[in-house]
Amino acid sequence: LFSAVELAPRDPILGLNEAFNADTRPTKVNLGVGVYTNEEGKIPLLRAVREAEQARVEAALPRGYLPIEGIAAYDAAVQKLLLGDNSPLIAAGRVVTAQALGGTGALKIGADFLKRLNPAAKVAISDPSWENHRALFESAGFEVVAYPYYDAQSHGVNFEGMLAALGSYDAGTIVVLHACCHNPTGVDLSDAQWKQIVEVVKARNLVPFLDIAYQGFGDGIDADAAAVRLFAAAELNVFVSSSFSKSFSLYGERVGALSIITESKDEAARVLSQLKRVIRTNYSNPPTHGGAIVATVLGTPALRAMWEQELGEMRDRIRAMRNGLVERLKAAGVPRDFSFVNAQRGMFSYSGLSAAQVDRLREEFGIYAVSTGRICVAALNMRNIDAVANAVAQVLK
Ligand code: PLP
Ligand code: TYF
Repeated sequence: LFSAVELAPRDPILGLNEAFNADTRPTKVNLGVGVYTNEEGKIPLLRAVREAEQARVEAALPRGYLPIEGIAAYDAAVQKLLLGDNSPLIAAGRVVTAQALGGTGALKIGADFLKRLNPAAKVAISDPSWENHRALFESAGFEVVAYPYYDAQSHGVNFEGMLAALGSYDAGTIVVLHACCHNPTGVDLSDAQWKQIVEVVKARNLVPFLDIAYQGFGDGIDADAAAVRLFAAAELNVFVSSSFSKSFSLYGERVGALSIITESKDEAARVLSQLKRVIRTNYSNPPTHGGAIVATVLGTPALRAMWEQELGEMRDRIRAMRNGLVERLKAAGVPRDFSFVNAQRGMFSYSGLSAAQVDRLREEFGIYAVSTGRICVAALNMRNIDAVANAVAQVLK
């Protein structure tokens, strides 16, 4: 059975993690994987999460099955995070949400559901995009194409190219968009650009699938949901995959959600019934712990305020690290202007370093980055930032 099985390639990012873990140099720094670490270099356990968790342990609750679509209070809280507390769409019962196994799980059930609805559709992802986007939609059976996104020359968006590509797609094409904090580039669209994207998506009858894995890491919870809300206001059928891995620092608990905006309450009921079928035949129903913690935090005013403060601290620290890196590179006499790093949003920066420079960083300095030049600025801290800046200055000489 297995004699002809070939060795599959490693995930380029998670594979890097394995190499990092095997590195014995005490000064090693992992700027590869997209994980937020604090000033101590540790993945934080948020206070709001800990309090919700402690209360849950004390309540000693039984462990029954959850509904197929997950915890009702969780799903309702996700909708409000995405669309705002006073969304008329929520009030009208037009939004369907199902708890999912992280953002990845949300993308997967969305992809499987879309495949049933429109098997001939193509999927368009940004060039570049998160590695898993292509693999995930291909494994759901779709042909995946890429629309122009990043412009290396300007460290910005090739907006004309993006708009032209979207304008050339057939009706029904599924367009995957990073709602905020683009992974891997850190380069986002402006509000005015988003409005144009919404227009072309609507005019050509495309299906928008917004992936929001970093809500709160860019400019704030509401600001980062601006694109989702623009699509919602345009009366489109929108798919949204949410991930709370980063914003709640709950990576291993697999907390995410798929939300779908429909045209009516009746349509919502039918869509949910079909989505539940997809879930049932994948994993039956989601796990309890992470979803319950997030629901408790979002639904308890004191914990919610605590979480927003902690999220704000993570956001501010990332900004400070961006700024610190730019300043240190300048102070180290690097001629290249790195100020674009300050304009980028979220955990990542397309640093402009070449694959050869990334190799040198790893081999000579024990600093791990993705071969595309993507670095995770959320892994910088006051202990490692000088070493990183000096090493980057060295490899740029
Ligand atoms: N989408 C994007 C753009 C991401 O960067 C990530 C990162 O992990 C995910 C989805 C997946 O999120 P999760 O880890 O919750 O599955
Ligand atoms: O891009 C990242 O680093 C994160 C984590 O297959 C990640 O999104 C990376 C690769 C992967 C799953 C998660």
